[in-house]
Amino acid sequence: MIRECECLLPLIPAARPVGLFLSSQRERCKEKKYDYDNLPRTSVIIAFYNEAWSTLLRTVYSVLETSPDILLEEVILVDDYSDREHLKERLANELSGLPKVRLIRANKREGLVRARLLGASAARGDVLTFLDCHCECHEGWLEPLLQRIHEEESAVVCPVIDVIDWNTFEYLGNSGEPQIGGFDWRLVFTWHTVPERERIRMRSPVDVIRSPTMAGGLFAVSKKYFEYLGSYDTGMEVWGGENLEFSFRIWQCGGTLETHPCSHVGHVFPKQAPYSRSKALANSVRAAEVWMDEFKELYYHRNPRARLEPFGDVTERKQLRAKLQCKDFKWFLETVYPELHVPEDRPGFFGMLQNKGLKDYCFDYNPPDENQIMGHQVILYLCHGMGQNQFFEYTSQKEIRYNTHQPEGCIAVEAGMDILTMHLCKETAPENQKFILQEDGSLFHEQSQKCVQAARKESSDSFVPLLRDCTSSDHQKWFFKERMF
Ligand SMILES: [Mn+2]
Repeated sequence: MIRECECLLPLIPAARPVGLFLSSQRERCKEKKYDYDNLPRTSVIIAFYNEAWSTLLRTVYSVLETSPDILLEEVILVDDYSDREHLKERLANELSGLPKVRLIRANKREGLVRARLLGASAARGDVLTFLDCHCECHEGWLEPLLQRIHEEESAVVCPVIDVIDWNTFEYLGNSGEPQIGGFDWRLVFTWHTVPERERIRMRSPVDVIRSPTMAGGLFAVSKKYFEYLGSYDTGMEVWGGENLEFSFRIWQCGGTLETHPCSHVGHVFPKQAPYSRSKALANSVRAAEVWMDEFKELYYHRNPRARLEPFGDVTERKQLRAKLQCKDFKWFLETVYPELHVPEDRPGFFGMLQNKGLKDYCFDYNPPDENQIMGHQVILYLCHGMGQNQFFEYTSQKEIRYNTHQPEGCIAVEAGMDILTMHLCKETAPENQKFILQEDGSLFHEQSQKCVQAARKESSDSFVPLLRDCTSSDHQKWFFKERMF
């Protein structure tokens, strides 16, 4: 069971309570003064494909209404070969009456990455500001981004992304404090609270927040620096994965990726993405192949399909990495994203955890909600060899980790229970999370002194792992297998 996100930007998890940090932040943002005469001017680039009329126009009007005239060079709309009628003459007519707005049309479907580059190549501003085509810029959104790039040319700066309700289009804002971006070892983008080390580094609540990765389409970058960094990887098709590739590249090649807490842009999280995700896998593989060094194996272990995916030629991107003398991925993990746990993946101790007696059945964990991963029961299901929700790692701390997701889960047994449930992993493994995988394949839970057995779930046709008194039965024997064949 593999679930795919349907949004261009991953959904922001439920807002956290407003703290002191935040209320003082809001006031301080209002007090901020800007040296308008000396700030760089920006081209705002909005690529779209078959976008609805109202959301597209709302984006354009909100940019025009909230951007100070002196800072806005132009708004460039890039039509990625849409075929919907309202985006043809009607759109051209509507825009022709607007100041500073230019419409560029692709002659064939290019995909998000190349459509954006088309806009960038036509841009006349010093700074490129990329937006999605269903956004609403908030008063004061632009100044902090340009101010920061004015101070530091190698900073790539994202606004805080506020939520616009899909059904009512009501601006819900973002009542929690800004979140930063990360990823898990499937190379799926994740949201995180600001870590303590970063709070300490920030000189004030209105200082930029460093973020290991960006969510997607909303950021500002110096045009010169964007070109220096190698703009986008034009070998990337359609969309998906390009945000992580660009994030790795920014950090590893000497830039910084930041969120400015004073810049707010609303984003409609669509129910259905207009772009197909079919190319996203190849894009992620390109990111892994160029930037992740030996750590790409951790990704491939969790997503074996990726190994088979044709990803095109990355020679030029590797040359770019060498030319810019970019740092390695180990540096990135240690310096930029130390919160991410790096799996051990010892040979023979990761992959599918398969039973010997109950043929073709594997440990399987399928939480109903990607944002609520913990607390559910581990089951057994026909082995599918696709990694993902059947991927587990047995660690030297004797944990059975479910570490395709962030934060990582560890299999635990609650007191007095015989079922296996998922808990958060801890720095040091708690006793109820310790299992001994013995040479004969038995999986011994130390605390309860019992063995894990493949068993039929009561009054059903499904199977689950349960704790039972240890026997020599093959139903108590387990082994790891990396791939199906
Ligand atoms: Mn979007």
